[in-house]
Amino acid sequence: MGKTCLKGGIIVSGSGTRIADLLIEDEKIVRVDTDISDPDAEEIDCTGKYIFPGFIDAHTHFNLHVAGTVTSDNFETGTAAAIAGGTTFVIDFGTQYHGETLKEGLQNWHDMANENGPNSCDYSYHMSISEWNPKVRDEVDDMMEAGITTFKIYMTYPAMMLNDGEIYEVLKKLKEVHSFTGCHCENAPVIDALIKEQKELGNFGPSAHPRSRPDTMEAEAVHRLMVIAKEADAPVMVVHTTNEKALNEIIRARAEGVTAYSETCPQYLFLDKSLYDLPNFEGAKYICAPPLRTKHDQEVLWNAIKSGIIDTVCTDHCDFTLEQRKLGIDDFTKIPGGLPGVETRGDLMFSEGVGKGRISPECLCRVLSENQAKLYGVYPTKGALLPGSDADIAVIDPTRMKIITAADWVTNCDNTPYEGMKLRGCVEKVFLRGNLCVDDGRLIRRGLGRFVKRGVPNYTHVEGK
Ligand code: DUC
Ligand code: ZN
Repeated sequence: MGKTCLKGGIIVSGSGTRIADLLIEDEKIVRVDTDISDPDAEEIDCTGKYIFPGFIDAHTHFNLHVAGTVTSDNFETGTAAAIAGGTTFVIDFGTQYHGETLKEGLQNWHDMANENGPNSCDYSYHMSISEWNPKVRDEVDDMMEAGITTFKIYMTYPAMMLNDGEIYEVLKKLKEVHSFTGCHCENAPVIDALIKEQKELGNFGPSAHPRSRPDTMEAEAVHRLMVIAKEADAPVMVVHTTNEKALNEIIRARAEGVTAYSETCPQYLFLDKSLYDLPNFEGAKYICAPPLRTKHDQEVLWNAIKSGIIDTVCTDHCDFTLEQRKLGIDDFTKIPGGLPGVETRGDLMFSEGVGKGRISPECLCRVLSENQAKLYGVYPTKGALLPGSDADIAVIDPTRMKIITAADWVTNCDNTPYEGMKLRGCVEKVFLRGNLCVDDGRLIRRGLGRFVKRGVPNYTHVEGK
C-alpha cells in the first residue's frame, strides 16, 4: 500500500485543532507533524480541509427483523453507506432472540455479516440481551472474551424487554466485567394503554404515533433506569435521548453520583413531530421509536451536545422502503419503525453543527468519534489521529456543497427524511486503514471492512469541555 501524506490539513482531536501534515504508512498513521517530507509518500494537498478520525457509529441496525419485515440495508449495503458518509467503524446490535443463547445470537450476526458481505467499513456488535437467566449471565464472560464488550437492553418491545429486576441484575453483572449496557428507555405498559386509547378514538394513522409515545414515558423510563443504576452502583448508557425531560433525568442522576452516559441521533436534532401530520401517509416515513419531538427539544439537545452533557451522536440507522412502510397503512403500530442515517450523519453534523456555529470541530470529533472509541473499547486504535492509530480518516471540505437525495445515495432505501436538504461542508475523502475508499465525495472502493474485536470500555464522562 505504501505511504500517503496528507499535507497542511486542519487536524482535529477532541481537545484541539492544528494545521499539520499526516503521514500514513500501510494501514497506520505513523506521524503527525509540521512539514513532513517523505520522498516515498504520495502527497495530497489538504489545505483548508478538516481531517477527522474516521467517524464511528455505535448504533446501527442492519438485517434487523422488525414488524414482519427486515431492514432494507444489510451489512453489505449498510457498511457501504456508512463509509460513503465518513463512518469507518460501525457497531451493530447482535441480538439474542427469545430461546437463543448469547453465543447463538452472536453467531447469527457473524453469519449475516459474512454472508451479506463483503463489508465496506470495519464493524463490531453490541449484544442485545432479551432473556436473562443464570446461563446467559455466565455467557456474558464469553461475550467479553469474544470482543463483544458492550450490551443493549430494552424497556419496551415485548420480544426484547427485560423487567426491572432483570435490568438490575444485568447492570450488576456487567459492572463486574468492566462493561456497561445501552438501554432503550420507554415505559411499555403505559404506551400500550395509550395505543389502545388512540385506536378507540379512531386514530389509526401516523399522527397517533407520537401521541402514544410521549416524552413523559421516555423520561419515566430513564428515571427508573437511573434509580436502578444507582442501586446497582453500575454505569449505564441511555441510547437515543430525544427530549428535555429525559435529559433532565440523566442530569439529575449524575448529580447524585450515577455514571450515566447519553446518546442522541440526528433525527432528534433536525426533524420534529409535526411531520407525522403530513397527509397521504407521508408521516409514515418518519416513524421511529422514541418518536420525533419538538423544536424546543432540538435546541435543548444541541446545547447538551455543546456543553458535553450528551456523549455521542449515533444514528439508530434502521431503514425501510416506502412499500415496507405500507404494512401499517391501516394501523400505525404495524409501520416498521426506524430511519436511515448512517450515510448522512457526518455531512449533516458538520454542515448544520460546525458550519452554523452550533458546535466546534473538536466537539464534533468527540461525539462522532473519540468518545465512542473510548466508550466502546477501541481507543486509540480508532477515534484518534495518533502515531499507531488505524489510518481511518474523514476529510471534510468546509466549502463542499451537497443536496441530500435518496436518488443517488449508497444506502439501500428509496427515501430519506432529509430529502432536498442543502448542505455546505461535506465529506470529500475517506480512508479505511490507509485505503482511499471515498474520493471527491464518491465511494470508489468497497469490501475492505473487517470485524474488530473490542477491548473493555475506557471512558470518563466530562461536561463543559
Ligand atoms: N427504534 C426504532 O425506531 N427502530 C429500531 C429500534 C428502535 O429502538
Ligand atoms: Zn436502535
